Amino acid sequence: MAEAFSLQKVLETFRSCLSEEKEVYIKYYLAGWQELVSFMNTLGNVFSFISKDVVSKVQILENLLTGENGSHYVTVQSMVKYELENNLVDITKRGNHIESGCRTLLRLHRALRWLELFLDSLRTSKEDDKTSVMCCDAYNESLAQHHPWLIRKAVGVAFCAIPGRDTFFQVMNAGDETQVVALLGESLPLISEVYQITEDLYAKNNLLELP
Ligand code: 1Q0
Repeated sequence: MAEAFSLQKVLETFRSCLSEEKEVYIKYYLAGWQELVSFMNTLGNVFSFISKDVVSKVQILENLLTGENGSHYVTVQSMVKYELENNLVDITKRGNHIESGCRTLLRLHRALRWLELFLDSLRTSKEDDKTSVMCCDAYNESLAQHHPWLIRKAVGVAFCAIPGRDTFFQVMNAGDETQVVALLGESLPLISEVYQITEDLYAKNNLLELP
């Protein structure tokens, strides 16, 4: 039987993400996303346009990591250095490098902010709180700012199909509500740290608006 999604596994991948020097390992970053995709796939077809996009971005980065220049793609830090030094990034408008590692990872990075906000509101939510509202608030505060109107509309439709709070707690597969809340409390600082390190690196190199 295929192993079920569990929040614990996501937590472990994000824990493995940081090296001692606080560099972000792309391999584990992608593994974290793969876990999240398998979670999304259990939610139904409405979400497939979202998970397809994540899968294709994970694939682009995986190809870079396993390709001939893979040694430069071990960490986000080494990727940024390598791609910038070798002019492999479209900085202001789309050109020859529409699938650079830097711009591809930036999309996942923005989505990680959504995840952080959403999981935090789930963690602090009360029984009657609506997951669709939490999802939407988190989206408006993060990803929505980077999405055109049409995508925002489609995402709005997907939010209507989001399962309720109880189901979320169940699929996380980490025990009863108290245990899930505790595990979320443990996971979130890890996710935030990975997010913040990437954010600072991108900001320092003026990469936050890559087309
Ligand atoms: C649980 C329900 C998921 C709700 C997802 C929220 C926001 C999703 C918005 C995604 C829109 C995707 C459509 C494609 C957009 C692309 O145009 C865009 C830009 O790429 P590009 O190449 O055109 O410049 N792509 C993105 O912005 C990337 C979007 C990634 C979305 C990632 C959604 C994160 C989902 C996480 C899994 C659910 C986790 C719930 C809790 C799990 C418990 C640990």
